[in-house]
Amino acid sequence: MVRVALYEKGLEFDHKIIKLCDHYEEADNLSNEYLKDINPTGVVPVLKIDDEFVRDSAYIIERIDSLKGSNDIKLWPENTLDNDKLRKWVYDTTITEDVALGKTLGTSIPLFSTGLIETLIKRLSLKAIFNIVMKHPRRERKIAFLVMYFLSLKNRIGPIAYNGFIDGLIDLENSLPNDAFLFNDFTHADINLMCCFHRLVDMRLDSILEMDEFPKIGNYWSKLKNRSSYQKGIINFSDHEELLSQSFPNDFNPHLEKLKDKIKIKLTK
Ligand SMILES: N[C@@H](CCC(=O)N[C@@H](CS)C(=O)NCC(=O)O)C(=O)O
Repeated sequence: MVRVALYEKGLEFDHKIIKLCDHYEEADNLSNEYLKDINPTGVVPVLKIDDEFVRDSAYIIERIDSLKGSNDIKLWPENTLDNDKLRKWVYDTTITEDVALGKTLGTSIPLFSTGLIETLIKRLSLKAIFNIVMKHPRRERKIAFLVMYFLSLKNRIGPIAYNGFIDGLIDLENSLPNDAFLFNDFTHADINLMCCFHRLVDMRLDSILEMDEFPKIGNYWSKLKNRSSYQKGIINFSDHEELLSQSFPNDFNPHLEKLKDKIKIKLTK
């Protein structure tokens, strides 16, 4: 999301990809230096603006929007009467700290990723899991990682998110204007939705966006994919296709058909 925002604004940046604890033995996000100086909550992204470490994607993007880049675009339009609505869409389309998992689009999509995260976690050594238990600042995450390591959450956790995900999509379909972005001009909310939808591609769930039940969403997704920031900020950084094919053999995600059935039932009621 942050990379897309930087490209949308036309701002130059350096980047450093760090090793996260769910993937690598040596977890950069749990190092003493990272937790002390960069982000005490142990998550990415973090953007350093001048000498300040700015944290949390929703806030980082607001800060980015206040900077002047080479493109004349406001991700938070100044003249909008819709700022409260825009803020709600932004918070509902990312992992927002005090929102329970599975309640919004932003918090439900990560739950469909359990197949991927579990594949990664199970490859770690016992020592790496011990390190997560000792050092991860987020209690709910370390419990989830521990359960995935010794047992399995893969097929159990997705259903928690079915209703939040489907209600979020229906709300979006009803809120989208014809052939335009969510608030007509491209805004912060469109960045978040672009990333949510790309995550569905990773999870082999993106055919939901092409369902007949969601004509506006299908058209909107095509428009998002046509932004150069989608290519530059997301596609050009994709480096995990092999891992995804291992996590979803034959491109099969067990939640796909269940979600499609539920959508059809809900919309014919
Ligand atoms: N609300 C935060 C959520 C950040 C977040 O959960 N990041 C994930 C990657 S998408 C992470 O750092 N995971 C590593 C971990 O939990 O150990 C934001 O939007 O910046």
